[in-house]
Amino acid sequence: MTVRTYTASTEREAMRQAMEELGKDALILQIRRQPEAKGLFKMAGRQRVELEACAPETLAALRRPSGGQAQAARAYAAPAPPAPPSEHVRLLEELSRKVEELVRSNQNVAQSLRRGDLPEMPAALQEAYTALLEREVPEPQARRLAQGAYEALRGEELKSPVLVRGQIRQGLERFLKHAGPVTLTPGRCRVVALVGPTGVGKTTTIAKLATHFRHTQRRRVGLVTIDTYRMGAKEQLQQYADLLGIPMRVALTPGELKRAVQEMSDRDLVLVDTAGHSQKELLKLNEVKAFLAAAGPHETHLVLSLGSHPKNLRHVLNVYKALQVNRLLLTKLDEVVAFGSILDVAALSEHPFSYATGGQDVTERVGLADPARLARLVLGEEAA
Ligand SMILES: Nc1nc2c(ncn2[C@@H]2O[C@H](COP(=O)(O)OP(=O)(O)OP(=O)(O)O)[C@@H](O)[C@H]2O)c(=O)[nH]1
Ligand SMILES: [Mg+2]
Repeated sequence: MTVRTYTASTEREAMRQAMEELGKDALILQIRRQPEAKGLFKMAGRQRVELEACAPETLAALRRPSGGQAQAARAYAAPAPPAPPSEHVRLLEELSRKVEELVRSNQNVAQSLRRGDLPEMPAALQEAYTALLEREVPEPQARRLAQGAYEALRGEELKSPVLVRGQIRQGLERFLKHAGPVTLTPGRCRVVALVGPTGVGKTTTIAKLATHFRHTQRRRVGLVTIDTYRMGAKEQLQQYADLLGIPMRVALTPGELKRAVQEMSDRDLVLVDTAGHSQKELLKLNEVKAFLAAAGPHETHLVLSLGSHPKNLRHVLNVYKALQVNRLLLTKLDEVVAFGSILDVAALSEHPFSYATGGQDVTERVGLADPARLARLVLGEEAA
């Protein structure tokens, strides 16, 4: 470590000396003035300035972690206690800490600037953006939506909360993809499977869909379950089938599932219920995969409980990539107060949404997850 001391009668002169030797980026560590001279010296205006400085590389070397590790390794090889840090080292460490703090605070400022990177963000836009964040829309999405509105509107328009909201709604609707409802063609059997983690509401939603297609659309519906793990799983589905007066089959192997689906080919719709798995039983996903490969469903909906933490939703989306999912079905809307995580899901998956439902009552309607409805939910204009 090269810390140099320069002595001169003025600070300027001491600095000039330091810069001459260490370069113009020399780091000034300390400036000391000698106690005021008494008597003659004072009269003569003489003063001594001591300036301590080091080259900028010295600080960089101090901050390099490998240097620290190497020092630690040396300390281990030679167990003698290290000499107490000199005043210079202490100063350098303090300086280094300050630099870290400065970098951190600059990062924060940069982040805030990025958030507000709309030049002179008008109040209506600022309010809409803040409202999105409050509804748990992920920040990058909120920024993107606000930016979109800013670009679409001009001048006075940007002062209108109604116009700003309208643009944000349009941005949301463009971003959210919809698969449409399960569409049935007379004379053709449509096979639809629901997959997803345990307890998200697969069986409940199957019962809701079966009720809708049986009663509202007057279609011939059949149910098959491959859930033989959970106690009471097939009884739960059988109960719903009995209530609706429709057939229900249990398949223990992929071959059985294939046969069950074939035997129900006279139905307009066959709904396949699957076993959910906790995150610790992911291996069992391969079993579900084998079942689905044998049945060849036309649609496989990944059921996501919106009541889950966004982190869990992300994990589930990732894990279920292993299955041939092609739709996203949202449940437990009734447990949620802010629907921003819908955008998180939409950003992470290329699949369109199918239905969005909330409630334990199987006779209640399964709402379509069309972009207009999802946008209303995200904007807090529709209660689940
Ligand atoms: N609040 C609320 N509860 C729901 C909803 N859907 C299902 N449930 C409840 O969540 C629990 C689990 O529902 P199931 O339909 O059995 O879930 P599952 O995905 O089939 O679960 P596994 O078969 O164990 O994988 C039950 O108590 C349901 O009543 C919903 O939309 N809102
Ligand atoms: Mg179930």
